[in-house]
Amino acid sequence: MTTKRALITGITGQDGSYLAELLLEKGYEVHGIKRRASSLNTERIDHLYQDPHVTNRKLYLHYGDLTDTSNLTRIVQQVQPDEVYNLGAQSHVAVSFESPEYTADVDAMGTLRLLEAIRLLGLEKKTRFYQASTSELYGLVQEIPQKESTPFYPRSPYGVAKLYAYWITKNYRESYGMYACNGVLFNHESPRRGETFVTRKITRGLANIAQGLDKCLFMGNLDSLRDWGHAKDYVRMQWMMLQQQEAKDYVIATGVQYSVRQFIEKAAAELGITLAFEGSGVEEKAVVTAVTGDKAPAVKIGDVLVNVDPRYFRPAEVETLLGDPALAKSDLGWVPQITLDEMIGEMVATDLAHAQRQALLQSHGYKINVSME
Ligand code: NDP
Ligand code: GDR
Repeated sequence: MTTKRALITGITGQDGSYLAELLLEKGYEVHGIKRRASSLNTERIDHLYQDPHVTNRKLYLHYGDLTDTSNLTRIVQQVQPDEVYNLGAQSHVAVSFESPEYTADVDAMGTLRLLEAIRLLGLEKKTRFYQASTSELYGLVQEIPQKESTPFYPRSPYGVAKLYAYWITKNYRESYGMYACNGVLFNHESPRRGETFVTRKITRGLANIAQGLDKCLFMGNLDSLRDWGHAKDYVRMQWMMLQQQEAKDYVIATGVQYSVRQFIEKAAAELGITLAFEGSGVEEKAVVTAVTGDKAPAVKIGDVLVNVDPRYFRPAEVETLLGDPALAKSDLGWVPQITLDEMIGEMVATDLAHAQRQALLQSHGYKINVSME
């Protein structure tokens, strides 16, 4: 059997790194697009790195950018991929309000550029295309829970850009008979989640506080409700979606939702800290009522670990998201395997181990920089 070749945009991101692992395990030759940056940005895939001088390599990285048509076309031509996973994006919702035009260029036009590259190179019957769609398309939700047929109402420049990408993917499927599909994925997290997304900000922030590296977490909307799954479960579904007879769009979610406040409580509990939330709105704060075990030696009863900072409020908020993954289950047999509590346990343990190393360095006189956003 010939080796399948996959091209992943966004391979240096959370999902890209897990997907690359999965495809390598399955025997694929994996090609990834990485952006040029002034410092190294391949931390999440460094463990997969293969020396370019060895023969029969399975992982190849190409410099590129979703804003650069000729670069994308050249890479697609060179790789001749069987499968393209378009995971690359300016993926931060809050940042999209600050850089709306760039977000549209990368997230919307970047998707078109890739689809056009496949089509113009005559690969539309060979190359299967996965588009990283998002529950942010539902925005101001029109139906609870959200499923494949729920109407869209995006609430951010990110959501609007991803709406274009959703429809252009569907349009290329219908117009040119391409195997192109959208995975409408709800929030998914892991120890590799970017540090400025809410879950990782919480697990990393609380671990730092537990070890005395920081004092307090400043958060935005604590009432937001999200349907959080584990990235490992979700990349498995991305691959499954490209292995079917027919291309189809699927909602990928757990079907359970929690608030940001509840996530904070669960993460704190992993560290042996019990919190009580007091006050409301911008006055709300979380106070320590008990500390058990030895994971949080720097925390005392009465400490305020969380304050609200309106700087993190968004111009328009997506208050509630809850997905219905029934179609993915019935068509493909996909069900998430990692629970929220297991995931939080894994994230806290990883961030705590890092904070403990940092605290050790600090105790030996090294200066530690704990940047938060
Ligand atoms: P990350 O933010 O972790 O990764 C984004 C990736 O895109 C990084 O590799 C980044 O490169 C790359 N990228 C950013 N800008 C460009 C550009 N101009 N050209 C090429 N590559 C670029 O996101 P996730 O892994 O969490 O998400 C993967 C995809 O799934 C994204 O499209 C996201 O919008 C979407 N999505 C994510 C969900 C989630 O909960 N995680 C849910 C639904 C959809 P660099 O490392 O250099 O920054
Ligand atoms: P989201 O994820 O916007 O859903 O997009 P994020 O983790 O950034 O926010 C989730 C919710 O938490 C609230 N929130 C905060 N968010 C951040 N980042 N920082 C805070 O301090 C904070 N306080 C409260 C937010 O307002 C929001 O309601 C993610 C991204 O991965 C997208 O790319 C993806 O498409 C969607 O998930 C599904």
